[in-house]
Amino acid sequence: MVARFFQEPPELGNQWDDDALLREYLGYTLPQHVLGALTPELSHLGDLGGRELYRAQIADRLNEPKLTQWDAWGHRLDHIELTPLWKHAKGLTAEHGLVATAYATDVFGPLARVVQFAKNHLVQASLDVWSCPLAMTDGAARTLLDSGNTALIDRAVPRLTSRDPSTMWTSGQWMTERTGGSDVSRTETIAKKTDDGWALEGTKWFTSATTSEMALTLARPEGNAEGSRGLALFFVELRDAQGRLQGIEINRLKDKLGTKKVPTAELTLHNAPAIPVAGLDDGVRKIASMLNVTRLWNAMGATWGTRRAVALAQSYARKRVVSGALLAEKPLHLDTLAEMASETSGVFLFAFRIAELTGRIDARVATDQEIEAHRALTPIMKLTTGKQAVAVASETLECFGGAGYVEDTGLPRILADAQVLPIWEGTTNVLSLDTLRALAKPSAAAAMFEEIGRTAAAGSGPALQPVTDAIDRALAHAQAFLGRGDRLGYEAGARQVAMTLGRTYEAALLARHAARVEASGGDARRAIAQARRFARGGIDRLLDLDPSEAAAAAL
Ligand code: UCC
Repeated sequence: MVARFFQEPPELGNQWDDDALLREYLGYTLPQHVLGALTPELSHLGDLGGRELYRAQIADRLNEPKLTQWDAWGHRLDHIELTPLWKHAKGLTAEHGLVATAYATDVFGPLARVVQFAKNHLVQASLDVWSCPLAMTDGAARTLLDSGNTALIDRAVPRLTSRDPSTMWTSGQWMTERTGGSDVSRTETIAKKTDDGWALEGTKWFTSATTSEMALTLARPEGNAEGSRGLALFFVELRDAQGRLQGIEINRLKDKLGTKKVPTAELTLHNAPAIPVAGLDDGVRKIASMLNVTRLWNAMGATWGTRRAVALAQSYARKRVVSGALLAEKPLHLDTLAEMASETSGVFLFAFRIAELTGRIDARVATDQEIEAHRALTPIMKLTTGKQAVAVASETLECFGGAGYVEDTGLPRILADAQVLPIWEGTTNVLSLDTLRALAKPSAAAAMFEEIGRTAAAGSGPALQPVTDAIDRALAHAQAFLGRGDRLGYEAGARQVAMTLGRTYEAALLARHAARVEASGGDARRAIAQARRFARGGIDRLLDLDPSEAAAAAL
């Protein structure tokens, strides 16, 4: 008997037309004339993301960046050849202002970041984590602007935000050394005073996207104290006028689980010329603007990663027949998809709300309360959405059965790429501790609770009452936890309370979204169902265990 059956693969359509949540959200967030003027571009990007770029991504699957260290005659080259899609992405970035739009506050005011990320949302899932250099480029532009160093601002910011691919720069962010990625206080790189300025000596252990034109990095000026206060923030231009690396050697590219197209390298710095960005100490505090921008990009990576995963699973459910019916007609499969879609919507609304706050801070219209809420919610956003991205990606592979485990479907890459989101830019535990540090300031804690409470109040209504009740209970529980006095229990519960706050905020955002869709005369059934499901699924992650139980259970 000859086998005649071949399964139709999943398909993507125009990602603007297909993304009801994005259209609903922009519908009530942007003024109508702004959305009207942007729609042709968003539709064009949605078409690219779902068709041409997605096809190119699948076709380019096996390509990886290549490092050539030497030429035939023994000269050091250290040339990294990027993959074709990454080269193409640079032009697309400049043309559509994927970084630059954030700085177009003269056009979009405080909504510039919402517009920026709406554009990115439509294409980045098809661009092989090209978002990594863009995150750092955006973070570097923000950090330099915040530094007030006019010489460096004039030199770099117009290039970092250029809309011309021939002049556009990308930036690296070199923080991690062999001594630690989480604890950077033991950074070993030394900054030496030279006749012309400063030069760096050391090793950088993870440098993402090492083809950038510049980088921001940390080093200890000779004679400075140990610890993170003795570190300074430096600006490095990688190449001289002839295009040769200046005092930088690329030792090797990392062999990673995912983000295969990102050329992540180990570097040796030997007399690398560098310029202090803002004085000669307190480098960690001075690079914090960059961390907050890249953490927003990280959550956005979860946004477009989960959206892509669910879109593929939904398409497949409409094509795959199991036991006499389409998966899309099977109650249990629908239940699984509903879970994935609700998580995905929560991720989207969290990341875009932080983009709104970031835009208000950038445009200098944010209140003190908004600034404090943003500080506390940024690590919570990053850690919550990173974990959700992995869970949704993993479930997506399962929706495809064995095909989800086979590389040339392009599906395993989604999980491998999602797995970086809880790791880089601060692991879940590091960000949980950062959350506690931010909330230790009473006004920051008050601002955050007020932001969550106000959001929940805007999402009330009879159908949403169970959501409101779950939020009230979880907030009271989190508040009681934050008031506890024992240091060990406080630290052991850091992740549980951060995750509770993150999921509670997402429930509030989902409820408010449903109320806004309803108020604008739209069909709110999907939004209400997702909010109710999300709240039912458990937003309170606090276990109230004694820390000695963790110690007993752990090892
Ligand atoms: O992974 C990397 C590149 C990957 C590519 C990125 C692409 C992402 C987008 C993807 C799209 C799909 S680069 C490596 C990333 N590394 C990290 O994120 C480091 C993780 N570790 C931490 O975040 C730690 O919490 C540290 C390093 C910040 C802790 O260091 P210290 O030395 O203990 O620092 P302190 O004492 O906590 O903070 C020093 C100062 C304090 O201010 P002052 O001096 O005024 O008291 C803090 O309040 O810095 C301030 N500070 C902050 N301020 C610290 N963190 C922040 C913050 N997040 N916001 C504001």
